[in-house]
Amino acid sequence: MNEMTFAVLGTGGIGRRALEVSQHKDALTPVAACDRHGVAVDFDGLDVDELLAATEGNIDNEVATDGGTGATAAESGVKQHGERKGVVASSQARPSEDPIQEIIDRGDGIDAVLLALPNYEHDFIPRTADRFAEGGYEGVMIDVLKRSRVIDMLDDRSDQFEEAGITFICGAGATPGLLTGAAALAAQSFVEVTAVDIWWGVGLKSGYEDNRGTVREDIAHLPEYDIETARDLSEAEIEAILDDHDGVIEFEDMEHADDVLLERAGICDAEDVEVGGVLDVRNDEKPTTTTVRVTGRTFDGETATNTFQLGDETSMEANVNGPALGYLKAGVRRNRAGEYGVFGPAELMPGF
Ligand code: IKT
Repeated sequence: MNEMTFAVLGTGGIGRRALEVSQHKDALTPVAACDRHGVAVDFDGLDVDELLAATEGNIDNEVATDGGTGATAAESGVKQHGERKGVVASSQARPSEDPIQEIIDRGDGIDAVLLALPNYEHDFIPRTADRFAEGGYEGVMIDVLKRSRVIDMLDDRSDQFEEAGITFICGAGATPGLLTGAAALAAQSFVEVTAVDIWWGVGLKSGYEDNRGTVREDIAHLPEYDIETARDLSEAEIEAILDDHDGVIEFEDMEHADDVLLERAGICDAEDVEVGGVLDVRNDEKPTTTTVRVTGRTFDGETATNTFQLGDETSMEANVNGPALGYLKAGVRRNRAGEYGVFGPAELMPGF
């Protein structure tokens, strides 16, 4: 009964690391993985080492131009140089015209689906969720999306998820995700929360090469860019932006779903939440300590700030994928208890 199975949609940076981290989680078995060209399914459990070796070996850092997704070849598993890339390189996988449909069709044996799909159009994840609901999937769906506006699109589908028996957990990576949950805990000392300040630091421990999709998404947060213009940047243009910043980019006042997720959990107003941080693409050390500050008023009239920090040695990969799988486990417990609809990371305590 405690055993849980999951599928991962996307075998780029997040998908691969999620598979890797899952090997360290109790009672959690990856049974399916897909990207845009293929699918691997094994209800006895995927051979993660083989799949990782095969997909890792397929990293090709050219940006996919098809579909305008802006995803890296590695993340999208796009076909290049006449060869199939991504998951299809694994001996467990086979090509598919519609890999997502294949996962939906086998949904009976899958407790949770992790959507590890980077950089697509804003409504890509909501539309993918629609397909699962319409296809009769009953289980958990979980994403690590970041943009505030996508949460509303998922909330609009709450009734549909409830009818279908889907427990959808949104924004369950690092920020939003772990840091949103930490803010919700830190808020408990207060009767009124006046400010939540999330300040992250990321050094690309696994290297820029492996994180091009993330870097592109981050560039979209700079004032001069948006999702569309960042998607259209060539690799050379991205390199030039990074050079202009000496590899260290600071972000302020980012559109991050921590704000709406804290508001929907009743913690504070969305406008009182600020998210920013520093990304160093050339150094594996964090340029600043990831910190959450929650300021509020206590019942007995004091004003104070509760602070939560991540260890500087923890990588972004650890801080995204550990929580994502922890929230996934929490979601499966909710789903098995008959709780359906949309949940954010401030409403759940992740499982270990
Ligand atoms: C973002 O996606 O907007 C920023 C991301 C920051 C992740 C925070 C991780 C915190 C930590 O590991 O200390 C990422 C840089 N894209």
